[in-house]
Amino acid sequence: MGTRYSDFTTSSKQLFQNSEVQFLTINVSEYHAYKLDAAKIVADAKLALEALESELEKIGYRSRYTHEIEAAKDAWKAELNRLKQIRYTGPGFKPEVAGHLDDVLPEFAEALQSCLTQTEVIGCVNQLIDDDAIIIGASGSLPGDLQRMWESRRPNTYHMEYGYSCMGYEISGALGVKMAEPDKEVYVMVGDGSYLMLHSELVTSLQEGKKINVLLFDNAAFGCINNLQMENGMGSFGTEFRYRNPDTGQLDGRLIPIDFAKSAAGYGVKTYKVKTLEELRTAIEDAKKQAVSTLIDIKVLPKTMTSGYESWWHVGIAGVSGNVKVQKAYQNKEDNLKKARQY
Ligand SMILES: Cc1ncc(C[n+]2csc(CCOP(=O)(O)OP(=O)(O)O)c2C)c(N)n1
Repeated sequence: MGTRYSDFTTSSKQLFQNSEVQFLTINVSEYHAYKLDAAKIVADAKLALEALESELEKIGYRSRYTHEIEAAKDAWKAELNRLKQIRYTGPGFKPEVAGHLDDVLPEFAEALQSCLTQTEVIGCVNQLIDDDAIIIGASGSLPGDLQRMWESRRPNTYHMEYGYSCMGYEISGALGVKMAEPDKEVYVMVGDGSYLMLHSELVTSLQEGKKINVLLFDNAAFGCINNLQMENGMGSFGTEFRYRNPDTGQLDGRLIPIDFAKSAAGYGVKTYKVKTLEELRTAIEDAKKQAVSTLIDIKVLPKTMTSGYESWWHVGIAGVSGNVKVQKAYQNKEDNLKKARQY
């Protein structure tokens, strides 16, 4: 219902392997309803369900599912609890996503002066903000993590830009949401890369007296792109926030620690710098009391976002390369593409 069968939902059309499976789609958009050769119902979801229900009742339909859905939900609940409790344990800690960054995590921990993991921070924020508060996200590793981990408690409290996952959408999007819902607290979750690309509407939020709360996840990296580089054989390139190294001529120098709280404070935003869960709790509670926009500069370790589970994503990989790892990644892509469902 309402799905666009996007690359996230279908693992680039490779997830649904059972050829016996057929799709029945309810969507207001004919274009999306037609995907995966679904039997399409172009309609409002609620009206379509009511109509289907009465037809099914007429023929005395009984689903053959008994406890499967409940069991799957329980298994995911257990996984969520695990994610919320992942703590960095120092050198030797093995992150679940691809990387060489696991070798250099102690260096990041030192530069960021923090050992927070992204999944424990998301769990904590989910618990602390008001039930009717609205969260906004768009790019980086956060939308994937939020799709998996975020538990909305009220309708219309989850605003993600999954269309193009456009970096820079977050802060301006949050201002728009605040204009539409002035009585609700609005929280934008954004990576340091996307924040650096575009955050100027933070100043507009002050100008217009529209309070937004920025939860800035600073992992000193274009984290999700680094994951893609590592998974696809090319190695880390320009995705760790490091100085150019005069010895190598490459961007492999020392990490660049940025005090985002200080920079936003210069605009007149109420800011907090957070390196522990305790500091995060205090900052969120205090931010609720503020009348002006706030920014919580949360230092999190790279590679501590959720991992890919069994999913696959179709990204372009060079078909000709002297690098054996890239050649392998290309072959893997070709193999996966063969499994993708044709329609
Ligand atoms: C305008 C735009 N340019 C480039 C991209 C490709 N892209 C997606 S995420 C990303 C890096 C995001 O880094 P950051 O905001 O720090 O988030 P993290 O992955 O570390 O969570 C890039 C370059 C994009 N989605 N939008």
